[in-house]
Amino acid sequence: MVARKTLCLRRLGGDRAGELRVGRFFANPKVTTAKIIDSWGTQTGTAAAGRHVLAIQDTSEVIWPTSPQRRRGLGLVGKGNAYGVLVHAMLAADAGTGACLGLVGGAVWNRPGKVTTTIYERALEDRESIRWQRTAEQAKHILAPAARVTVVADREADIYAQWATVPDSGFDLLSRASNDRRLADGGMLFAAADRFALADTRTIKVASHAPGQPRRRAEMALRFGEVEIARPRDPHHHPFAPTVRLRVIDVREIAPPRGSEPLHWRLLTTHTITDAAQAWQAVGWYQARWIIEQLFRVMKSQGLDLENSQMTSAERLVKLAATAVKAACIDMQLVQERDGKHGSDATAVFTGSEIDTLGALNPTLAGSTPRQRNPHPPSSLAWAAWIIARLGGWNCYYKPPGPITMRRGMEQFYAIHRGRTLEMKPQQDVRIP
Ligand SMILES: [Mn+2]
Repeated sequence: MVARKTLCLRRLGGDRAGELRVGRFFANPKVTTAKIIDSWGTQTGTAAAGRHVLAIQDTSEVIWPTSPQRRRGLGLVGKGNAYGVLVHAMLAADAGTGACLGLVGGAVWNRPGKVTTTIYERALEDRESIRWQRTAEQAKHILAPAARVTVVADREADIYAQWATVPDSGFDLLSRASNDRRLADGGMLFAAADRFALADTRTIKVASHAPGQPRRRAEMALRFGEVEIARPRDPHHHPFAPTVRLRVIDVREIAPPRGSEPLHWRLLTTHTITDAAQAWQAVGWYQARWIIEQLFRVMKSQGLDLENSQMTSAERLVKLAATAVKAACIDMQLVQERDGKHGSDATAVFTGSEIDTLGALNPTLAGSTPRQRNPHPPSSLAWAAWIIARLGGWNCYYKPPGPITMRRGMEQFYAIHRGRTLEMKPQQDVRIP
């Protein structure tokens, strides 16, 4: 599935027989969403070894067209006016360079039927918000080889149970604050942050107010300090520590463009913040969240065509979406490393036998000019990305290859690799008695 990089069933299968095979693959009860998600992170631990890793998590929706006669078993998403599934994913990125190291874990699910209880009637582990904690716990296993891990998420992940139970030595959290909270000293979080002394001002690049517009520069005022947040009063929270100590980093725009609200982020973290430099560093880690937004964009539109799948059962669409996350992550890793700026290894994406096939293909893709030769060290991810881009039709001139070229290249590559392994199989299987 990941190999063919296209989610239209007919193209995935290649021909009618193949199409039926692919349909059977997703219909097979042994192919579970849990198994697909387990396979997301198989190469990520190795790539993360010895690094400070940002484990960035977020949720996105995949919407499919339905009609009242044909809902495909899909539940409501969005503002309750569309049908689809929810994709929650965590990826690993190097904290220093922003290089994407691969997927860590997550969940993909459908919401069939109507929820008849309110959120406060449900135990914490029965709420959808439990995904943030469960995925962070997955990261402890998958990213065990990392030197240090910081879990980064938006305001949806500001959950008391998570602050109280997930942080560990070398395992920190960084999220935007959601609602104002009671503090142990009787005050309120937002008021406390307002009283912190101005520590620094700096101009940073931020996403534009209008979606789709280029990033703009914003002058931001920085404040930081420590707080002790108090446990929410409702009885579900009784098992947790009565208070948790956190650092708050408050950044707000000094002079917003005319007619727009000033940007204002209140970040909460378990990291120690003792000076402005450390606070700005944490702001940078939070901004690295754009990498997961990019992952979801690639998954939905740029080439994978997930939302055009004709599959008719929700259960299969969930499996298809789980597969698409991995494919999108590979495309993104190849694009990110096309210039070799991070010095990543090809093993971050490819297996040993796939790297062998890449090596065999490499000389056949060189052109007659120096510019048309692979300039990257053999077995680096940049070297592999050059080969995949050439297979995807990139001519080594003009625009550097993007995710769509990489997708085409991956389709080509896996067709070739499959043919090559078929050819080699009989020889490998020969046993001399
Ligand atoms: Mn989000």
